[in-house]
This record gives sequence, structure tokens and C-alpha cells, in this order.
Amino acid sequence: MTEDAPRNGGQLARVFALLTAAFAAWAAYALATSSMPPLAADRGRIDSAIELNLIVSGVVFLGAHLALVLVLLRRPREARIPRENIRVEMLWTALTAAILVALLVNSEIDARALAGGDEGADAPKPVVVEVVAQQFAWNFRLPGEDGIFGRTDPRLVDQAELNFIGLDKKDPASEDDILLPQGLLILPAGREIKVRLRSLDVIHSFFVASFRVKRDAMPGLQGEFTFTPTTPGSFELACAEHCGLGHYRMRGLIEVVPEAEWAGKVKEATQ
Ligand SMILES: [Cu+2]
Repeated sequence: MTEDAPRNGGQLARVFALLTAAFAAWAAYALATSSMPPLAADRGRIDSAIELNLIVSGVVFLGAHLALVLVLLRRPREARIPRENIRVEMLWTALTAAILVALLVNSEIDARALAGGDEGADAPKPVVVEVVAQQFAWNFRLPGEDGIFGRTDPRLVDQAELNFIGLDKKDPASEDDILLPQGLLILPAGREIKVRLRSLDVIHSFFVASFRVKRDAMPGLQGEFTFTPTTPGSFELACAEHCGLGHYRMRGLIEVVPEAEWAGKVKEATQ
């Protein structure tokens, strides 16, 4: 060790402590001033998971940086810091593993609960909606009275005929299918919604911040997920996957209305 070591160590510790404090202050400010839009669906678990992860990683971040500052300050008295301490190493490795496993288990519990949907004999059937993403618009379809979606075929897609999803009009099941205007989805509040998500071209992502829902739409695959909008109102649907030059304008509007008004509003929008 050179003569300068104590002074350098102290300086380094001070710079480091300052940077840590500045970052912590900025993080606290960012957390206090920005937030997700108010929750409008039954997915509060997402908020608590984010909160828990931020708290745990914040505590670990501050603890690790504090330890680093202390080590830098104490470095001159090197004799007091053991070069190797198997017990301490085992302890922090086990502790880190335990924290990560606990977070993982917790997120698995959340994921299962969110995927489960409303169950039980008297739970009403979910409202099934087909969402078809395309460059750069959202198409929404309801199956109508029969509850069956008519056949679609990519070869039948015809933008000029406004057949954006390639609906086969010869299929009897497609007769009562309800095609909502592009970019407008009307949903009943308090009912479980089952979304069938597809894409006609590239990867898009169905993102409704107010519902805490974000799912990729993959060409060739059909995704399925559920959520229950709880509050009537207008909510923004954004594409959260950079899907091409028009990505920025790939927006949609989700109108959540009281269940009693739902059928009427859908009819009004499709006339
Ligand atoms: Cu997109």
C-alpha cells in the first residue's frame, strides 16, 4: 500500500457517498412525482409487486453502497478487514438467494392469481373479445348471440372492403359477429373479459396502463388472457412494441360502460 492510500480511499468514499445520495434523492423524487394512472381493473397485484420489488431493491442498493463507502473509509486500517471470510460470504450469498427466491415465489403466486380469472359455479361467463393487431391499428370483434367467432382467413383481408381481419362472410357463424369500429373497444364494467389476441403482421403489444395489462400479439399465435375492468371511463390502449414507422399512432380507446348500457353502446357504435 502506498502513502496516498488513506487519502485516496477517503476521497473516493466521499465521492461515492455523494453520488449515492444524489441518486437516492433523484429516485425518491421520481417515485414521489410520477405514478401509474389510477387502477381501473382487478389487477392491484401488479402495483403491489412493483412496490415490493422497488422497496427490496432500494434497501439492497442503499445497503450495498453504504457498505462500499465504509470499506473505502476503513481501507487504511487494512488489518481490520479480513481478506477472506467464508462465513460472511456464505451469509450474503444465502441471503441474496433467499431474497431472490422469495421474490420469485411471490411473483409466481401473483401470476397464477392473475391468470386464474373468476371461478365458481355462479360466476357469469366471461365476455370474450377478439383483438386483432395490424400495422397500425386495433380491430375488435365480439362473437355475437351464438358465442362463436366466424372463420377468418388472412387471404380474405381486404382493406378497401373494410375487412381488416379477413372475416369469411360465407361462414354461418360469422353472420352475427360484431365488428367494432377500428380503435374502439367497448366493455362492460364489472364483467370478466377474456381477450383472444392475434396479430396479422408483426409483433405488437396490447398495453392498457390503467388496467395493468400488457401482452404481446404474435403473428401465427393466439394469446389469451383475462381481466375485469372495474371503473367506467375512457382508457387508452397503446401498442407497446415498436412495430414499424406508424407505431406511434397505433392507439385505441377502451370505453368501459355500466353493464346495463353495454349492449346499447355497442349497437350505437356499430350502426
Ligand atoms: Cu404495434
